[in-house]
Amino acid sequence: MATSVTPEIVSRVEALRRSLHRHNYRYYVLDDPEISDAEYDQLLRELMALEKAWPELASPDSPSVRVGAPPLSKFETTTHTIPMLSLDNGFSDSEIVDFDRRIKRFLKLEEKILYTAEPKFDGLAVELVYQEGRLVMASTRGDGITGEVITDNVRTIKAVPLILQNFKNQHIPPLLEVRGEVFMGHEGFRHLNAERLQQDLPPFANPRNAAAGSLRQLDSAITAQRPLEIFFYGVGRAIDLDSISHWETLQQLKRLGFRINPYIRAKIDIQQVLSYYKQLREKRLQLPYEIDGMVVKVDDLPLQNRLGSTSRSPRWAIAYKFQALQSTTEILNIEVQVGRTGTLTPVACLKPVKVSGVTVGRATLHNQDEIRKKDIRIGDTVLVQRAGDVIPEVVKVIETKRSGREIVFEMPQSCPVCGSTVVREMGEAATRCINANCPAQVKERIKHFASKGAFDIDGLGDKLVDQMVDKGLLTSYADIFTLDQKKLEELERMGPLSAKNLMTAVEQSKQIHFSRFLFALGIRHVGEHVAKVLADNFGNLSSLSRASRQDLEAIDGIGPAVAESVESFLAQIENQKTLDRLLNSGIQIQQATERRAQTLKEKTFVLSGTLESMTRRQAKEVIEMAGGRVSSTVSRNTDYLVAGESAGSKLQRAKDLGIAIIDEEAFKKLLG
Ligand code: 5U1
Repeated sequence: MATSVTPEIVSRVEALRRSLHRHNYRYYVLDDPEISDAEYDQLLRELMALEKAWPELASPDSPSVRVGAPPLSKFETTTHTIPMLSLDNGFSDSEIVDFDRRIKRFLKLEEKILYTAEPKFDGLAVELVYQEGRLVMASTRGDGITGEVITDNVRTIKAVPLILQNFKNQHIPPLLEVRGEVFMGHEGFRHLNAERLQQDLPPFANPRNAAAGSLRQLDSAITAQRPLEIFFYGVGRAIDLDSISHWETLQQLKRLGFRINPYIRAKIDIQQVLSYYKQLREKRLQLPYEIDGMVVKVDDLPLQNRLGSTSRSPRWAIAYKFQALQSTTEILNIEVQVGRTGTLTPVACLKPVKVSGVTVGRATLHNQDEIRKKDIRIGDTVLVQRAGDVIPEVVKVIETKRSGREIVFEMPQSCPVCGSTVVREMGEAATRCINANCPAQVKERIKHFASKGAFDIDGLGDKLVDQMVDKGLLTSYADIFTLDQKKLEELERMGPLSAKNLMTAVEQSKQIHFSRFLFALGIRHVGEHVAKVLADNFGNLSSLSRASRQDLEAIDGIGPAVAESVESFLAQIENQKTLDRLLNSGIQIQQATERRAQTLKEKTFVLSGTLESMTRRQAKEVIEMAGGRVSSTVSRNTDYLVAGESAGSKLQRAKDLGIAIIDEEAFKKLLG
């Protein structure tokens, strides 16, 4: 049993919380972290251990609540003190010019009105209430008058401040209702759907649905696992937040710890609004999250007050929407792709169509249930959409265009690649080819093994893997480490130089962290997150191999399906042989426990140029594992610039600032 709490423990807990809140603020709001992810994790772990040993120290403001609270049986509702109105929409320049004219007429003003123009995020509007600088309630917009209370869920979003900061002496208002949009970025969405597919759960149709589904979980521990993000853009009721313009309000929010979008333009006239719209429309496709338009707001708050609202929307704001990234086209055929774990995915072959400037020829149909639900048939005219760089999808069938000649699609009874039997297990959405040697599965397993989050083998791309499997050079990922350069040179589009480069990349990939190694193996249900949990808990392969299903299930975040899959993967003789071959080919697995030796604690590195013995990603990993951090820009806070081959302007800047410059040899020595 733990001893009673001492003043030292209380002050350590308080110091850890203060420090974690500050680091969160630097990371999410200022985009300027001072410590590495590994160091942050270590502080958080220390705090969680203390809170576990002394539960009486628990606090709803603790940074540890990001992992979730006990599940609810239903959501309570709340009435917004100031209604969360919706926005009027405009779809053309002339509608925006009309909006400006209306405002001038209403205000009886001749002179120019100044606006702010902000990205409009495609997520869910929320309101957060802070009392005396502490988050006390969060709710959904709901119907604008009444929303659902989702405080526990919102607390798990890392960019949400639980305690307000008084950066630059910003006064902390005793009451503040702040509004923003919760969303999921493209990267997080892709990851989540990949994990869901691995767990045989239906993928979310788009990032917005994924964000909505994640935010409306009764069990906030599930929300905590979802990569939700937030930007704040306005206030409801506030006491002592005294600004006279919307832009100044946003700056105040930023100083209090709220994440504000960097693409907001302030104090621009209506012509500048129109030209910024065009820039933002271009920018949209490169952003790591979905935006569906621009919100234009009168900047001056007294003018906003004079303008007031209609029952539906404020008169001082309008959403200038982007054209939907949707088009109609025809489904020429439905093909079936076989994935790494044997899952059969139906893919629509489309009559090529431009969707906002990009030609789309294929769209995923996910699975048989999805096809049935949307009643998609070969020959149908359909609405397709793409969102940023997410795989295009079929939104719906245009039923009025049906001729009656459309063909209903049925999943094949045998694998379209190897002809083996396919099965659909009870309660699963996916149909699966059960032949582990199916060439399609072999190819996908090797591609996964070589991919960025796994062995990250530069140059071993999809086309090359297909060719190498077809030519019999690769039958398993273990063959990658016994490749013959001469045989590689004979492949199509491969000369001596590319073959040599590939051999070097393979050699470089042999140093790998345990969690990436586990992820690379392609064990069913083991995505990047689960691999990290397993690596953190077992540290090395031999401990993991000795773990029983019960040992695995006892770990937080590991359910029965993962435990069963890991145990059966490691028990199969075929897999054990592959693992032996990998380990005998010189692969060095950095054990999870090695991560915690903090030899580079609080040291900031900048990498410049190419290193010979490791990729940039590997260099970053080893630095972070040793407690250091990597920054992309040289500043006075930089401790070392690592200068590789052809180091450029960063090297010059480091010289100008008198920063220590080390070459690759010295860097390796420093790493020990
Ligand atoms: N960026 C941004 N999105 N958005 C949505 N600002 C913003 N403002 C809104 C809404 C509904 O409403 C206020 C203008 C009331």
